[in-house]
Amino acid sequence: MIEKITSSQQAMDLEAKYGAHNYHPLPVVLAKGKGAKVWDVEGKEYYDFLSAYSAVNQGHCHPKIIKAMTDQAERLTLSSRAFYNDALGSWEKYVTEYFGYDKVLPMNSGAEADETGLKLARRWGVVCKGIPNDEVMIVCCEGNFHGRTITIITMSNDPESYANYGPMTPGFIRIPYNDPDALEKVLAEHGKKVAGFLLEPIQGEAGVYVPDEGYLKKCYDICKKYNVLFMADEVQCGIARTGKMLACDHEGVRPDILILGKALGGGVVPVSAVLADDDIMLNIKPGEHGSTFGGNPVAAQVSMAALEVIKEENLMEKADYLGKIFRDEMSKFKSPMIEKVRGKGLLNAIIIKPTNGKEAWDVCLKMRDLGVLAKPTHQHIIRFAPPLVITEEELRDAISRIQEAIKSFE
Ligand code: IF1
Repeated sequence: MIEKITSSQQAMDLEAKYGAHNYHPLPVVLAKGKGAKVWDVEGKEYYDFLSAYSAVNQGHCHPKIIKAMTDQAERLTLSSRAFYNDALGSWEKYVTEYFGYDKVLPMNSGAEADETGLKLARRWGVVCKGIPNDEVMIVCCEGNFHGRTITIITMSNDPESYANYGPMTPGFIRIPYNDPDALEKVLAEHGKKVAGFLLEPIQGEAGVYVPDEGYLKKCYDICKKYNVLFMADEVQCGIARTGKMLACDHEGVRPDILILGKALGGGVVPVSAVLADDDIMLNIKPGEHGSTFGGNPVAAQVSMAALEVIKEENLMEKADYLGKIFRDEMSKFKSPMIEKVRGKGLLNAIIIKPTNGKEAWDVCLKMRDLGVLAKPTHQHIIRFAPPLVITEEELRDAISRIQEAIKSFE
């Protein structure tokens, strides 16, 4: 029997009883969303300051994106890649022109796109760089988060992600983040066997960790010196979130392999992609990689609309402008509970100093009561990342609620 939900408690009880316990959500049950706002089952209104981890940069249920989805869904939803469909080619042209690459490979989740990037780099390493197949290595960073597959958790140094999942995938070297000398050192030693260097231009899960200015450019130059591919996971920080189209754009760096997800599907359907030029992308031949749903016509139409909205509504400029307001206002607001405010554009974090036995989780619960939704990452960091369509007035209203929540614990 399909049970009809009439209260938040009922929905949470069902999840606890029938769902796997692989999450610990903030106790709030969402039933509706519009722009920067969401509503729970009882009709209480909130500002969404998580944006589904930056997947809804364009705002909830954006009319243009929803229309693209429903128009296509009424015609054809899935062809598989065994046949062509009349949407994928348009998307491929649009996306490659949009980001400036020869080719794009569509997948669904961010993890799949990262896996695809790793396969592309390994393949390029073997075929083009001449590394023996069993000896190809990829360099990654401490504190990384690239998803949940076995290979990806191999790269993680967070036991919560990797522990007790059995044998890991060989071929990775992990170095400290925000440390170009560490990259130089590892490539000086192993460069001949390294195909690629994978990093998040801003580390999200690590707590919105923004590297020093110049780090990306230095790493890019070191990669070039050792003929190693520079691979950027922009799944979370890309697509206007940090005030530029890509976080790498802040330093004028063009990744050899660009990995996108989340907001590429406008928070409507899962769409991820890897972009690269022909010398890299064409090393994968027919039958050697793919996905049933990757490049489906609904995803293609939704994704084009989602990317158009970014430009039409000047969301890069908005993220930059509003992000400065957020950091200014939160930095001006002196509270013993706020240790640090950091971020770029509308990807920000506040480091909470536990006070009177209250920590980040308690602050998030209080904010929820006051109508702002955000979630701690690690014990003491709260991420603040509203949809980029939020207005200045809404942002300022939300900021005063956030401050009220923090004040209530002093
Ligand atoms: C969850 C965090 C965010 C990502 C980067 C790839 C992926 C992600 C840079 C994989 C995914 C997620 C997944 C989400 C929580 C979340 C997250 F808290 F873990 F750190 F966003 F900040 N690269 N990030 O951030 O993409 O396969 O999920 O589509 O619940 O695990 P995916």
